[in-house]
Formats: sequence, structure tokens, C-alpha cells
Amino acid sequence: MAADTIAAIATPLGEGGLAVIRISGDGAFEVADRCFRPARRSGPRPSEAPTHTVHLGHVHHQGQLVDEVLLTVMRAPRTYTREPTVEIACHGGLLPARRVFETVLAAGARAAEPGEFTKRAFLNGRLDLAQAEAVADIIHARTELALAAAEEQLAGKLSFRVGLVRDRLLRVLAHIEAQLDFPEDDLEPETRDSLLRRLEEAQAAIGALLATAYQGRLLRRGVRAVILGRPNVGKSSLLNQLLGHDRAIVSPVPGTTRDTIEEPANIRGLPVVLIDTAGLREAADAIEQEGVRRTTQSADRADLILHVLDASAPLDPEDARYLEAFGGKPRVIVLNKSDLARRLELPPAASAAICAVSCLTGEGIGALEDAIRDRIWQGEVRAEMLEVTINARHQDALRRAQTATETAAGTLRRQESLEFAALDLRVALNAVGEIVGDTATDDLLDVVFREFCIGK
Ligand SMILES: Nc1nc2c(ncn2[C@@H]2O[C@H](COP(=O)(O)OP(=O)(O)OP(=O)(O)O)[C@@H](O)[C@H]2O)c(=O)[nH]1
Ligand SMILES: [Mg+2]
Repeated sequence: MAADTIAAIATPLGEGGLAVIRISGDGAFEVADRCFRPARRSGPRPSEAPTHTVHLGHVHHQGQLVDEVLLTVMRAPRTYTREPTVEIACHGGLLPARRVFETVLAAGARAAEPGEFTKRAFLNGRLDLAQAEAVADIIHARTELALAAAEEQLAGKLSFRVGLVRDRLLRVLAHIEAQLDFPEDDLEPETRDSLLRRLEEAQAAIGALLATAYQGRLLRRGVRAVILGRPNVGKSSLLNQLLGHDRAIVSPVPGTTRDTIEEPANIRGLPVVLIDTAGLREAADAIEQEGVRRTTQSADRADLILHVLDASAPLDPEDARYLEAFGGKPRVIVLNKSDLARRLELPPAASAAICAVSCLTGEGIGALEDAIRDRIWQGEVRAEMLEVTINARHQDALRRAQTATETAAGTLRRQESLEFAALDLRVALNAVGEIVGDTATDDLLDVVFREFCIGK
């Protein structure tokens, strides 16, 4: 396919040592020829330079010097997009990057859409769709675990497992279609059994992939953990402790925090969005009422509740009520102010881990982090669990594949028309193919690549 030439600033906008402008497409070298002059008079023009070489020179726009740059020439197909590619490293900073970029556009390139370089890598067969998504996951990863999971996906682990499912389904379909050519013959019982066994294997493999959806969601989106409790128990102090810096205002005045505060944190390798809230109480004024309303709303949306109690005071009847009210969610009960004499007696709360901490001294915070991890991950996080962690799109496709496979198996079991089984298997194969992009529509690709940043 003839691809027009696209360009983008591939580095974040801001001040830095370098900025990189990326150009990809059949006209990339001609665009570069028009704006680049080698420093050495005898230096080659980009279109004449050997592949994978770097050249010092200057970018010029209408006879005017724009910046001194290093220009890299990469000939197809050994490039990120598999197209002719030029990368211009100029001085970091908004202005030089933007001026070089504008020069490149004036020389005939078009501004790239978000993710368009990666989309071309996919369309040109260098990556499958799951691997392309992993590129975005790598860029957005906020903890080492999230990064490790994304790297596995880029390496093709998910694609490989999806391929195994597809092969199983394909073999069954091929068998059934061969049988359909001889409608007068019945399917031998042994053949039927072995086809059913294969379908069951495929279903088990799909089920195993689906079982990683929770982890995948946690690693990509982060766990939402809301910090609840009555005023002044130390909720904001806990937020600051878990973040490792003072984010929220802490004061002895009850009702200090009036709005919800959200901050991303890294707890034992898991990305956790901590939400500090206004204290739970009968609110006096309208602002406080709104604060309490937002608190309850955050609790409803949260994956995990950190319920903070002041261990140096007896249990308040309101606390007892809140302990009951939020019993349905995974939670950790945090007994704060353990540096003071304990006066709290806890009613039995079966479904919660209980951690004594002092947000003043930091004591117990490490154990609390372990408890948080255990609540959201159910045990230790091991690297091999991260080999495959599907995203919401994969989950949707796998569920459709699962249903269609089950229907096909039912048709076989009841010895109904093989035509129907073949139809359902094709639906299943189509769904599985969406994951790696074999059967992806333009709309689907648009959705996937919209998530990317410009320049990737
Ligand atoms: N002794 C002791 N004091 C603490 C501890 N944690 C918090 N405090 C104190 O308790 C008071 C309230 O702390 P905050 O973190 O503001 O409490 P909060 O729950 O966010 O309060 P509101 O936002 O008003 O609902 C402050 O004076 C803190 O210094 C602790 O572990 N030990
Ligand atoms: Mg507070």
C-alpha cells in the first residue's frame, strides 16, 4: 500500500536535552532532503545516505537556519513502521521542536494522528494488534509490575496463547467442513468425541485467559482505594504516609478535608489510586454535606476501602455503623494512632484485615501495604502471573468466543446439524482473531489507536 508521509514530535512537549521529530512514509527521505543540509559539504543527502546512519547538519526553512540537528536515516523494512523513516534529534524545548516540525510539514509531510506510527507497524505486519496495544501499555505503565506485564505482551505471550486457541478451533472447523462435503455420511461417534474434547480444551484455554482480566485491569487502570473514616482519625495523614510525601493538609481541626483528593501511588508494585475523603459524619453545612456525599460515592466506586479508626478513642456508635455499612467490599481496617494508649475495642468484623499503624511515626505502614496488596491481588504477586494479562477489549472478544464455542459444542453433543456448529465456530474464530487483529475492522483499529499518544 502507498502510504503518505507522516511526521510528529515524538518526545514530550517541554524543556529537555533533546526533542525528536519522526518522519515515516514513502516520501520520508525526500521530505528530509528538502529541509536538511549536512554539516560537511561533501556529506550525503538523506536520500543518498546508507541505512541506519546518523548525520550532523542543519534544518533550514526558506533559507533560514532553524536548528542544528542529528538526522538518522532508516531504510525500509528495518524500521518501526517498516516504512522509510527519518528521525531528527534537535535541541529540546518547545520552540526548536515545533519549528523543526513545522519545517518538516512545509517540506511535504502530514501531521500524524495519535498512534499512527504504531498503526502502520501493525498494518505492515511488524506487530499484531495485541502487541501494538502493549506499546501503549508500556508508555502508560506506572509501576514495574505493570511494565513487566506489558513487556510480556509486546514479546507476544498473549498472541501465542491466542494462537493456540485459534489452532484448536480451526482444526475442529476444518474437520466439520470436510464432513459437510459428504452429507450422506454421519459423524463417527469417536470422531465426535475427539472433536468435543478439542472444543473443551479450547474452552479451558479461553477460560484461563479470561481469568487474567482482573489482574489486567488492576495493572492498567490501577486499584481505586478510598480512605474512609470519621473526622480527625488521620485519613489525610495516611494518604501522605502511603504516598511518601505531604499531599493533603493535616490538621487537628475536624473537617479539614472537604473534597476528595485522588493521587496515584505504587503499593508493592501495584498501581493504586488513593482517594482521601471528607470525614464521615452528620454534616452541618451544605459544603460538608456535599463532601460526605462525594465520600459515599467514592466508596461505592472503589475496589478497596481503607477504613481508618482512631485507636486511642473508644469506638463511636457512628463508627460501628460505618463498619457495618461498608462490609460488602474488600477492605482493610486501619487502627491509627497506635503510638497513643489504646482505648478502642473492635466489634468482630469478619471480612476485613486489621492493621495497627501510626501515621505519626510510620510504624505499621509496611504491614499495611502488604495487607493492601493481599486484599487486591489475593496473595503474592509473582512474575509468571504476569505472562498474560488481558485488557477489556480482549475480555470482550474472549467472552464472545467462549459463548460461540459452547454453542458449537452443544450442537455436536445433541448431534444436531453440523452446519450450525460450523457457523458458531466461525463466530468464535472471528472473535479470537480480533485480539491479534486478524479480523479487525477499521472501526476497531480506530478505537485501539485512539488511546495512543501522538508520535508513537
Ligand atoms: N498521635 C497521633 N496523631 C495522629 C496520627 N495520625 C494523625 N494524627 C493527628 O490527627 C489529626 C488529624 O489528622 P488528619 O490526617 O488531618 O485527619 P483526617 O482524618 O484527614 O481529618 P479530616 O480531614 O478533618 O476528616 C492531626 O492533628 C494529626 O497530626 C497518629 O498516628 N498518631
Ligand atoms: Mg483529612
